[in-house]
Amino acid sequence: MQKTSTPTTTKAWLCLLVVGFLVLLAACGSAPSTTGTATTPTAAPTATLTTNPTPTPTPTTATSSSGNSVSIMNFSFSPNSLTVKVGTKVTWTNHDSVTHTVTADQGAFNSPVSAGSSFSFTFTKAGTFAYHCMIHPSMTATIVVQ
Ligand SMILES: [Cu+2]
Repeated sequence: MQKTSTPTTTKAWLCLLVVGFLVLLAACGSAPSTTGTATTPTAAPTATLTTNPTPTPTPTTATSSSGNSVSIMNFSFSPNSLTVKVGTKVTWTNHDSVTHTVTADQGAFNSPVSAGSSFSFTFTKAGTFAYHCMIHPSMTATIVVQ
């Protein structure tokens, strides 16, 4: 019956109780949440979305021919003198627009090499193999087999 006669102190205490209760709740509620943040799941499912570009298989057209290949270019053999080990297959590639030949002076090998093509010879004996191009006698070079 005395609605408006409620002491303000009671209201204040109620407010304090409510606030304290909320603080306790917040404290209790925040405690597990802090530990829960440690296990934040990283966004891993996006890994399947990575569009990996076509795995380029690195075309090995040269086949690591740095030490056993001779380029025929500008009417000359390059390198002019190549040293290889016994059993090495040497490949000559004609980069010119005309046909050359790879002709051993002693006849160990002899083959025409048309423009853009290549010729391979495996050296099974040690020695110095001078060779030339029959079409262009000024083209001479040497393979040293050790
Ligand atoms: Cu030639």
